[in-house]
Amino acid sequence: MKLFKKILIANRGEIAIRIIRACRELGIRTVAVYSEIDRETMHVRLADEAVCIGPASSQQSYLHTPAILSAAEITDAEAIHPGYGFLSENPQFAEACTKSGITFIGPRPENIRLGGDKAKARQILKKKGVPVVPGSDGVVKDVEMALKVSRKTGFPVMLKAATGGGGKGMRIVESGDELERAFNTAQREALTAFGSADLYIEKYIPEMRHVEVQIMADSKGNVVHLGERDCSIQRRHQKLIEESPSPGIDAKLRKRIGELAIKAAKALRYRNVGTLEFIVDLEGNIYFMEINTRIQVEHPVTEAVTGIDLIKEQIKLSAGNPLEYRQSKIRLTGHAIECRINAEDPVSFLPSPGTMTFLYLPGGPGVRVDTAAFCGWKVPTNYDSLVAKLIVHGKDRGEALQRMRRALDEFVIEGIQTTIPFHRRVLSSEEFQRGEYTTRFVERLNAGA
Ligand code: MV4
Repeated sequence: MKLFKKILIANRGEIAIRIIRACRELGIRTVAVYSEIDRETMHVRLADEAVCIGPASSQQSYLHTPAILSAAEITDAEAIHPGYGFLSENPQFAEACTKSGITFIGPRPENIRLGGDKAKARQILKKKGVPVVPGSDGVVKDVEMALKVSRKTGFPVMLKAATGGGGKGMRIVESGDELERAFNTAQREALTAFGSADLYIEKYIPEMRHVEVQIMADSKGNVVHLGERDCSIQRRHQKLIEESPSPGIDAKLRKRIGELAIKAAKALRYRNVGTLEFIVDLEGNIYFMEINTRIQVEHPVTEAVTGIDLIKEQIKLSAGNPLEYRQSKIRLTGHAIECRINAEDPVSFLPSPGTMTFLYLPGGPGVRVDTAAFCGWKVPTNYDSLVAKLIVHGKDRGEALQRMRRALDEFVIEGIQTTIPFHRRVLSSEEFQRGEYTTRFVERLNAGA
């Protein structure tokens, strides 16, 4: 098999370590990059080599393309794995790698660009026969057009930033009277956050499940899917818990959503590993929402139920190898759940920086912890607050739930506050145990607390 001799990892924390692990198993040497504040961290220690790329601020280190490309050049790395966040969805970065003769581990720059243009992705896939939420055909230019589209769609509608994410530039509009104000504020917010004021419109779906499908595609255009993940447990557009399979989907819907994901990936001539996000409403209608062109935080739940190492597959596909799997060879076994453990107050979700003075990780059958944490680590405030991912796998959802409760009870982190108590509350809730939750779950849980 064609493979790289050395890969540079343009990231930090647990995902950098996850990528180092995949490289080790493939016999590939690794280069870590780090900011000055990350000098004494585990991804630096676990890589074969490490290069300091700048000060603590992301802008001057993990987002600084020239520093990262220089680090790849001086260490003779043939490829760069961007992980998630940082430069992972920056098409210019992918192009800059290629120009420097370095393989970007991920999809084609055109795929990344379309992933960042949600209005266009929606428009293209609608034309190709993939169902999208009723709404505008691409960007709505002004308030008059927005009013026309909204009346046709029917209120309430949702204004969304075309190049956005994370809920910024998003507005629910209940009636025509509110539209002008909402349109203007959403435009301003989008411009400030993303540098583009472009908005598009979707019918607002008040109760739904966020279900996403993992896919893999090779350079010949073969595409397989690896089942779905339910990511409906979110707070302020941050995912907190993910599981696979989705408890809200039956065999028939599962088959349909998988086929739609493959149809979308083929229509976009997608390459490498990616995720198609869908809305599933209470009647079981499926609508395409977005495409994510990176490896995602929650990829381990898919790895657990498929037994496939997604990072290794990304690397092998980027080196030009064909898909090793046919759809009929992909079998989903048991049930997996992931809890994201953040350095945050478990009630207010405000950041809780500090030094980890004690750490005990859960283990035993069916338990996986992806983390870069260690006792004595000073959790920096410069980056996101994820400190560990706790993933459990069981023969069915019941066993996975018991295992997650058991593992959360074993987990000990001292010195900082974490979201472990929040996860305990979710796992003991009837609604979560029944698996009947929707995207409104967290607000209802917090209202009852
Ligand atoms: C929606 C929606 C209702 N209708 N789109 C999109 C980005 C994601 N972060 C939130 N998004 C939503 N898009 C339409 N047409 C409701 C949400 C939403 C949501 C989605 C998934 C999980 C939690 C959520 C919480 C609030 C709103």
